[in-house]
Amino acid sequence: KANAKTSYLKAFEKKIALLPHTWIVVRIDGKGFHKFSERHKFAKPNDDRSIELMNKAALKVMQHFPDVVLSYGQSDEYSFVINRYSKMERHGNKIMSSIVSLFAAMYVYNWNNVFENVTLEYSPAFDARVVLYPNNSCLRDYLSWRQADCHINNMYNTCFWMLVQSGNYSRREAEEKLRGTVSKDKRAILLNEFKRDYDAEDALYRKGTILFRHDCASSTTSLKTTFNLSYACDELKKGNSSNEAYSVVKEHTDIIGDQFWTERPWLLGTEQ
Ligand code: DGT
Ligand code: MG
Ligand code: MG
Ligand code: MG
Ligand code: MG
Repeated sequence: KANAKTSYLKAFEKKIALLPHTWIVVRIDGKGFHKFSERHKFAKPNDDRSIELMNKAALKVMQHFPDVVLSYGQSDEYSFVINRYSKMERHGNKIMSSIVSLFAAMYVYNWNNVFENVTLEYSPAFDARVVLYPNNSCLRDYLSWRQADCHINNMYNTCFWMLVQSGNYSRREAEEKLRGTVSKDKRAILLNEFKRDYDAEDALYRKGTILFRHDCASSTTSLKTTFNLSYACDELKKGNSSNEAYSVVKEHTDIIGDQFWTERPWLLGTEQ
């Protein structure tokens, strides 16, 4: 009920209105995961359980928010890309906080299923930010940047831990050996000292995880436009969550080059 004494307070709540027709990206990142990963004895350099848990939480976000067309995850971070023509209320704080809280909740909810007999010692937290990209080219540059980050870090970490775990280097010695090296040098160390071909390492680690919508346009005739995800949203409300329009595919592939995008034109759509 409206109360004259308190009704003015509503005016202090400012909605961060997100510009229409821009790509909305929400990136979440584990807070202090350096410590969190040590405390829970994550395998180095990559822990399959940690990746699986992140991916499970991200899938839940995509199931809950049908307007997320694609997500990209690596290390302790995930980026959620929302359809630029989404009819979702473009209220930045609300979108960002809903996504990050669901993600964190699912991370904890699924902990025991994935980490089995490892006790969750304390609650993890995730930060979040919302970023707008005005065109497809910027969005692709953003995703390329995150995947390049994954590549750089993974190559360094793979080398570092190989030197420490299999090469009898101390952490300090390994750090010194790798200081100033470029990609080519690290490949050479892996190949010459450990007979390991970097490109043969698991793509899950080298490329990160891409979750994206199935081609709903070609599989569901009632979907006339590739971007009619509000249809998927209606199906969701009806409880028909098994609808193909809404199914999510998981890949560990290159998203920097053109191929991924030209083979899946429904993801970016055509600029209007
Ligand atoms: P932040 O994000 O500023 O609160 O601080 P951190 O510590 O989360 O730093 P960030 O996000 O730059 O780096 C992620 C940390 O998480 C990094 O120390 C490595 C750790 N981490 C992520 N995935 C794995 C994994 O699979 N295995 C291990 N051992 N560590 C991981
Ligand atoms: Mg950080
Ligand atoms: Mg972090
Ligand atoms: Mg991080
Ligand atoms: Mg409420």
